[in-house]
Amino acid sequence: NLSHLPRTPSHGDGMPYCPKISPLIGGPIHVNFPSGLSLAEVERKNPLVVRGGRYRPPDCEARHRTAIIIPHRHREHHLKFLLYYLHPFLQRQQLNYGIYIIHQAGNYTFNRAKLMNVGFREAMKEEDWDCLFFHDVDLIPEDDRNTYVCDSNPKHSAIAMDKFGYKLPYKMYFGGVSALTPLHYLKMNGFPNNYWGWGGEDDDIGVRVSLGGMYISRPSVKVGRYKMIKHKLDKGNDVNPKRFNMLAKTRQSWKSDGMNTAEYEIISRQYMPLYTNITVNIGTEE
Ligand code: UDH
Ligand code: NGS
Repeated sequence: NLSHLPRTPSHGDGMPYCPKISPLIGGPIHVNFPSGLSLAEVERKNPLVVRGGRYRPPDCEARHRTAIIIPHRHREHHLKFLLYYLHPFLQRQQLNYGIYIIHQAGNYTFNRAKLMNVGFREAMKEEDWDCLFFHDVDLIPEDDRNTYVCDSNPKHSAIAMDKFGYKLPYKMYFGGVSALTPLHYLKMNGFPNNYWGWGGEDDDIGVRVSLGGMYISRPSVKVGRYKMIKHKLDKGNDVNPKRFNMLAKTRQSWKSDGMNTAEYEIISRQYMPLYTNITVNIGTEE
């Protein structure tokens, strides 16, 4: 029984589908970081967003249902700016969307990929999302034409980040922001659970795409542009010295480590005004 879950108001029958290309899309976005911005102000600017960070276009039936999954710990100052830009961006794209923050409990080493497995499973329990965007908290999209909709293959959206001079750093790079359908996710057995600390997990996910018999699709460099909020490596997210050895074994490990083996314990699920906050205990390295 899912009746306790928040639902965006349903429009019933008879609403026309939204146009294939949203008339609200404006192209490049000027991104800056206003000092003194508060979450209350972001809420005020997004009156149609309902509890849990859900939205549907008010006067047409969305063609796409997109969940945004954000791995998180101690980055509230980045989250505020991301929400400030992301809510209006997704609304201009006329999507039916929801934003999920997957918050790692405790102080043990961070594990980005495992948090994304949690996000996938928990978001799919709530709604039949047709696309999931796995999104770092510190990346702000800089162009509306970078649509948050899935492709026929797993999509790497963050092709052009400011910190890499708006170019791909290397051909197989799959970090930052990527988008998968539930079927893509299933075919690659989700993400690895064993990358504790910084680095390599995104490369592993990229390899899984081809092991699952798929290709990496990307938007054009003109459109897939992101500004990264500058920061240093976090406490609790040291560079993982095992990452190269692990990457050398992805071909052997991907079927026995992934969505089918992700174990965790949900500590809380809070329906905040601008996002759903899922706090999870993902355990520690074996
Ligand atoms: N994240 C958190 N909290 C943490 C660590 C990571 O929320 O403590 C999340 C967050 O969504 C972040 C993502 O995981 O955007 C990726 O982590 P990151 O921003 O630390 O990684 P990135 O590669 O930056 O973007 C690292 C900066 C220094 C790297 C130097 C290593 N040679
Ligand atoms: C590669 C890392 C990736 C990382 C990318 C960009 O070397 O995880 O650099 O890093 N792979 C390995 O370490 C095996 S960045 O410039 O953002 O710090 O995402």
